[in-house]
Amino acid sequence: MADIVPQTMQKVQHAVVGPRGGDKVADLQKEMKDQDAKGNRLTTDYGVKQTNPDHWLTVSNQDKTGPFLLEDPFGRERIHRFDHERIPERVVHARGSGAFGKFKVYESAEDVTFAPVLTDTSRETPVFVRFSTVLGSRGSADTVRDVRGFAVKFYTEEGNWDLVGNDIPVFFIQDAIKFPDVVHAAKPEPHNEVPQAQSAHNNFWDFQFNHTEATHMFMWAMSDRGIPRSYRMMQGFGVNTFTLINAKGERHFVKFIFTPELGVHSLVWDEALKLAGQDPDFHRKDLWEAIENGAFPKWKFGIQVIPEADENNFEFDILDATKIWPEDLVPIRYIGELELNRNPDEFFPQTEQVAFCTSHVVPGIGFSDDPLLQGRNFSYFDTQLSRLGINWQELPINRPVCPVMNFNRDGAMRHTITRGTVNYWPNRFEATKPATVDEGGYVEYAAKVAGIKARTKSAKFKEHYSQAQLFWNSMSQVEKLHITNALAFELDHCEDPVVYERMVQRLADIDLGLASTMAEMVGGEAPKESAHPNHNKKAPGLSQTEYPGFKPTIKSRRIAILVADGYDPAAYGAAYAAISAGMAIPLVIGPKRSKIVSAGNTSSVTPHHHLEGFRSTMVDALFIPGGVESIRTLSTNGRAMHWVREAFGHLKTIGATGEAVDFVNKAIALPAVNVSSADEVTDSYGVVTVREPKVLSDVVKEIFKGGDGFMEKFFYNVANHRCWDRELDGLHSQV
Ligand code: HDD
Repeated sequence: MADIVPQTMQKVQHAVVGPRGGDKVADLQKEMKDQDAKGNRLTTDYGVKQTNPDHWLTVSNQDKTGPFLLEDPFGRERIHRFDHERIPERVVHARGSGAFGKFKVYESAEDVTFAPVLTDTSRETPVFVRFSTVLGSRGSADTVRDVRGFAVKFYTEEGNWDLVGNDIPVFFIQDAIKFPDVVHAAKPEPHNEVPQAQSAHNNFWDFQFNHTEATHMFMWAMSDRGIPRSYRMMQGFGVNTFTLINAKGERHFVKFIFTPELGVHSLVWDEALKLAGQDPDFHRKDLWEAIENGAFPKWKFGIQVIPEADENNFEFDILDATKIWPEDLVPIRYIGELELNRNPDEFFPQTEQVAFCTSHVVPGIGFSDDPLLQGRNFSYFDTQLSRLGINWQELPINRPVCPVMNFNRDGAMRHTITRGTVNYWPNRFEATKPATVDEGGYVEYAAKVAGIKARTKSAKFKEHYSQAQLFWNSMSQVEKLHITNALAFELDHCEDPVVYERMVQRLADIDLGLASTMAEMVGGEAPKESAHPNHNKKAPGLSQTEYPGFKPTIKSRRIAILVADGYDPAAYGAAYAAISAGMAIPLVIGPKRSKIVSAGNTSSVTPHHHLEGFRSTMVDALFIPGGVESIRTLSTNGRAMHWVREAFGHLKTIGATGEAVDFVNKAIALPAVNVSSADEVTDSYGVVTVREPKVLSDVVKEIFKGGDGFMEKFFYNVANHRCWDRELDGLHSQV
């Protein structure tokens, strides 16, 4: 067997984004220069070729280094340019990464909208999507507990539509005027700028107590949704209530939802904590590698629609962003698909300079009076001014693919050169004139408005606990455990008793049991009764472990294969082939990253990483082939032992064959894992073992058929993400 090329390094051809709707990538190519092309010569920004970019001009000779000349335009240009490389980072969502892709509807939504992006099933709309964390600075870690941003720029033929959402369907506040407060309270504290990218501190939880409306959202943030396994495995929600207008002029309220093909999955907390140090770019790299490997992430795109006439038929106000529209009341209608298939060419001009505005919608889509959305519609354009300047929409990544023509002029860094003698409207030529409706002009929906001017909202906005209870009640047992642990971690980081004791009381508004557990864990008095007793109702679609509608898959999962010299080549080869055939990523890990030779010297492999450099936290599952020598080496290697124990503790699937079974048993030391008879495959708490490995030879063709073979059981567990029973039975913490 030949040496194996690390699969994660393999490049696939960039997929071309669909030709319709104007190809955004082709549009960007006009701006691209190829730094790697042979024959390039270094020049200054004003085009003069440079001969010696390593030395500033001085008055020096062989014996003496003399004065440094300010005269040197080359030297000055380098330093000037460098001094001004940074622009302000986003005030929230500073840390993020993005990718290009395409959006397609497969079922027309023409009954509710005339927007072609949602009705024309022959169209492929190019998109750029940026995922982010909210609280941390640009250089903070990816895996912290936080909400994730999910911002989509649709480059439609009718102009840009920006859907700026999150991976959580509700928000902390109801009114945009509170945004500076919630962000100030959540970001590092003002006196010492601590902590970075964390909600685990006094001010965050002080805010939560003082804003009862935040109760629903903080439960989501404390759930596993706050620590996604991958950007590719999160839902995306537009959160706010928008409107759709159809050709008959009827208006519907709408929420937008993206649901990932790979399922909604999270890290476990201990893993997230470790990854923040071991691989702070974990999510960024995961997205990048998946796209480079051709495992294009996909989401189903759905809408929840409420006819205008039904606006007041719900217990909650449908314009309140702290409320979901439960799926049993308003089902999601999946009508399209989003695919990401191309990585950016350069981070700064694309991912950093991309700028979204909730106020940017296209004909057929409108706003509602959601008071959070209305404030957002002001804020985003405004923030782009301080981040990028007034001509930010001319930047290649932000400019639409359809024609742009108007009388806006000048401003810093104006790029467009508009020819013509007039720059006002109306004018004597009328060459550039307003569009008619038939030509696709945007017309605001003629909504009837009546009321009194006051700083108030509808009465339903005042109810703050019902959906927090609904969310809690809908969690699986293991999810409830995770929320409890997350709250206990966060409140333990609050030193001020006023903060954690009051929060314990607040939790009684959700669930008395949760409040008493927290009182015990973090301090405070256990409430005896609740002013808002739990209504015990549940709703579908809230639990991610029970989220319906996707098939468990091993696709794009990272599976480590642990080997040392003397490994069993048959088991290794079959497992590697089966993992690749299942479109997962085999990562070979050895005690060293130089050649490792199989038993009998029949083949060899150069591992992708060694045990110290790479950690079990970075993979989804572990397979260890037998081989007397290999297992002898691994069982005496503390780091290898730690790999197995840590993977077990993080509820990951572990597969072992031949001599590796004893190694795994030694590492985990749980009787349930033992197997005795030769070719009996045992699956005990997601630890899949067989002593006689020859059954592996047939596995490749069996992968997708199910069955009782070793690989089927191993993949079944990997596809189910984690072995929750291990946690429920308390086994994971014993190793
Ligand atoms: Fe916001 C950025 C999502 C409420 C003001 N927000 C920003 C980004 C996302 C969201 C994903 C990053 C966009 C990117 O990648 O460039 N924000 C949300 C969601 C909200 C929300 C889902 C609730 C429904 N935001 C919200 C409010 C305000 C803002 C109420 C202000 C009144 N958000 C901003 C901002 C940011 C931003 C300050 C910072 C950078 C940017 O806009 O471009 O304007």
